[in-house]
Amino acid sequence: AIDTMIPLQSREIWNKHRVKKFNTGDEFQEKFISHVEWTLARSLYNCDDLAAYQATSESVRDNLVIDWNKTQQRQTARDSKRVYYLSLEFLMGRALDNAIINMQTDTSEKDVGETKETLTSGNTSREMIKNAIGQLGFNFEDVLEQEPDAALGNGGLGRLAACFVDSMATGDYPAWGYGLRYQYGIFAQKIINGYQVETPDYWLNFANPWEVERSEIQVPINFYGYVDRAQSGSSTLAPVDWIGGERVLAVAYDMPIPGFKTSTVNNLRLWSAKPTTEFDFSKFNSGDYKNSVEQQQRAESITAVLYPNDNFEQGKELRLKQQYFWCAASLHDIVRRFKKSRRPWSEFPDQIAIQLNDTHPTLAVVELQRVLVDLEKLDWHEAWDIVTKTFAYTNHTVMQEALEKWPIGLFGRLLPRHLEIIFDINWFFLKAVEEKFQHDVDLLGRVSIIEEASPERQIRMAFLAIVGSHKVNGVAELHSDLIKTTIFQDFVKIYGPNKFTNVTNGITPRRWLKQANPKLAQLISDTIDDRADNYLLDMSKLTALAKFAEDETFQSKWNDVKQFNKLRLADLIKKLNGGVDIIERDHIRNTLFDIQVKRIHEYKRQQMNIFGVIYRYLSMKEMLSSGSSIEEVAEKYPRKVSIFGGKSAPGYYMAKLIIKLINSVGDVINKDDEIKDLLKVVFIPDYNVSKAEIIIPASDLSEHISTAGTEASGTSNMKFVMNGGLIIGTVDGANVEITREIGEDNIFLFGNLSENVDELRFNHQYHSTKLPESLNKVLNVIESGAFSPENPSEFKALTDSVKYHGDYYLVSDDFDSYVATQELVDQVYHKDKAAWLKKSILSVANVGFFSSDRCIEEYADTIWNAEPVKPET
Ligand code: T68
Repeated sequence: AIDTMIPLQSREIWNKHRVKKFNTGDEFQEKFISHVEWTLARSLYNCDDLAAYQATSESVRDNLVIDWNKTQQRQTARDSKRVYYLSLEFLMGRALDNAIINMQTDTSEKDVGETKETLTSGNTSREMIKNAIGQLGFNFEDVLEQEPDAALGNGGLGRLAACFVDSMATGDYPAWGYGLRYQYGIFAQKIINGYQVETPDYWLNFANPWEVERSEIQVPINFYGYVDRAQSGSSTLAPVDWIGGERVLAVAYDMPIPGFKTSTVNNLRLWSAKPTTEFDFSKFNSGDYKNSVEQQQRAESITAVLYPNDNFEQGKELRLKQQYFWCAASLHDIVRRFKKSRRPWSEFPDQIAIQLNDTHPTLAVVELQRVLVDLEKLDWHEAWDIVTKTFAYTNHTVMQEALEKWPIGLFGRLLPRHLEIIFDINWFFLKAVEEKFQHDVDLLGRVSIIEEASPERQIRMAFLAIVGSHKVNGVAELHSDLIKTTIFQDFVKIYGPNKFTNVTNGITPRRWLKQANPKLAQLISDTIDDRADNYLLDMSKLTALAKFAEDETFQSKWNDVKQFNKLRLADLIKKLNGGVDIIERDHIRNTLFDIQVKRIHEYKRQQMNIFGVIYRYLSMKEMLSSGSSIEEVAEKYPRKVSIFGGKSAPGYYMAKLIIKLINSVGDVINKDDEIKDLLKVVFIPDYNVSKAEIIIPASDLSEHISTAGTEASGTSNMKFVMNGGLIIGTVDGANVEITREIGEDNIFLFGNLSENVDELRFNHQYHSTKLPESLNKVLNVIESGAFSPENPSEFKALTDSVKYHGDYYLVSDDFDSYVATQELVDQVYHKDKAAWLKKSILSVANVGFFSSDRCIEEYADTIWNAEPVKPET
């Protein structure tokens, strides 16, 4: 039973006035109006789209809160093992439409088809609210558009965390996310004269209905200071006091995470920094009022802004401060909850699993050891046993520049006690290695958590995460194999292979199919006779689509959905282009939409894509100038739009140059009348989750063309396939398993394999790069200033990187097979549409494996040992 402060005799009154959910459109409207009047203090006379969005969100939130409270009570009462997902990024996007979709609670078939719309009458939650809003005088889509994205992440890693919390709630796992409530999420991208310009993301400008400030939950967090050994004497490993030098408060903000078709609503707790009320009176009394206030303002800077780097670690002190602030607050919270159960410490790992999303939360390992040894006075080894049984670590990259390392000087100043603990952890670890592999001094140096580097020693956070965890996983099969044979090779020798495992990434089909592509979702549920949308919980049901793959009427409906989504994207592009169309409307059905949207990075090779576009353009121009008719050109190079989107890290020169090249090439090609709209290039500014929901369903083809061995998994590849797009891709990341699942006939693979990358790179280093004729032509035209007449050397760094600087990303090695594969794509798309549609249908039929529900089940079974806590039915 759960403690309550309310006396028994008062319960009756509480029960009599129990809050109730809205269940019909009429009840929703009543709530909506009461929120317009009471919450917003507005009325029918000044309720605009923004107010309608806020009133809708408040109303939907009211329903969620009831289940949220019940879920938390239930999970406490059942006392089962809890999972905590620690991620510095949660790239949530918008919440309202997702909440409405997930409100659909019914799973019984008998209600399906009832005309009376209620939340429990089948597949109608979205329709019901859409109609109710319409009757109130608003357009549902316009209302949804008012919501700013919660963009608290960079790219794949942050979006993965968002898909995971959705699936954990849907699977009824007692699981919380812990992160930071940044005042500014990832910057908004503007394109000015073809260049990326960053502007702040003011996402909290209007009240955020999706968070609840828990002002009563404040955790004091210390930094700097010194270690006081008075209580331990000279004995090592004994508890010591850390006297902190700067103190800030972590305040909890909670976001409800509703599961789909379940009343489970989990919690995402984000911490915000605020000053303590302990004013520095010594400064104040000495007349230094201004400094004293400034000190307080420093506190807020900790959660002010998300670091905008994807797959790159900068090593800034404020970043380390963010990490400790978040880890310490979260662990304090977790330990406090555990202590309420009055269990012995030895049961901590039976009650709690903590997943580290990359190395960013590795300080949590050290902090738990500190809490157990220094504060709870456990023996070092007993504490360490608890720690390692509790944590597990997910790796997302093999690239050196993305592996976190901290200079011990900076680290020790900020966290003096934690540095000592890390040295002790390392000492015991190396001692054990030495016992097992005697006289292998090299090995000790290679695996030490402390790297002996000049000018300064560094802490290798990935090694610390491995040593502090019981499981380490990669995010796709190829990647999980690679980490075992490259960066973590020695650790496989030390711990054996079973500590290292794979959990292939997944995505939530609620957002990435039902929400992003309502038309396709409708066609699917009609076709497989699943009008209650149960396939969104069991994606293997999609295999029933396979038998329609060659059915002409079905293919034509399938094609109509794609056409609808392509028009929707064309509308967005027109709007972003100041109301001017770039894509020829009348020909959209015969125009291949070729899309590459993701963070801009040399390893993802957007440069190869745009080089390919240039090559196509040059070939078209050559045909024309050697006398071919435009019809002949169109025969060889049929209609195509190349669409790009993505942000560059603000300090990443080469990525920014790639953005500029794409825009400059677009400027030339898009206004070349000679090629008669056969080829267009579009760069969509400010790619984010809500734009992805429009862009992804519109693709015929999407590009996932990283240098083999560099993209750990990729997750947008899964999103495109789930929406009936085909893939052109390298044998990298999850492309490998996508091929296995959907069949190699249904994907366009090309390029060198990861096992050849080292040798190819070696060749570039020792012999100057030999360019294929095609690529040579492209680079020469770029260097001639064809796309930058006012500054012909503008793109020199890009062309030089391939020609003279070792072509690290192997563009020259893959270019010809890329171009040839693109021409094959054209032929299938334009010459055999039935074959194309068949591939598209079969892809969706077999995409089920990539649901994040499968992924969470694997984590729960093989890493967390956690069970669902089902609501009473
Ligand atoms: C991505 N990593 C992988 N990192 O690149 C991608 N890095 O292959 C994979 O599918 C995805 O993770 C999910 O597993 C990232 O997105 C970052 O964003 C990042 C952020 C900060 C520091 C380093």
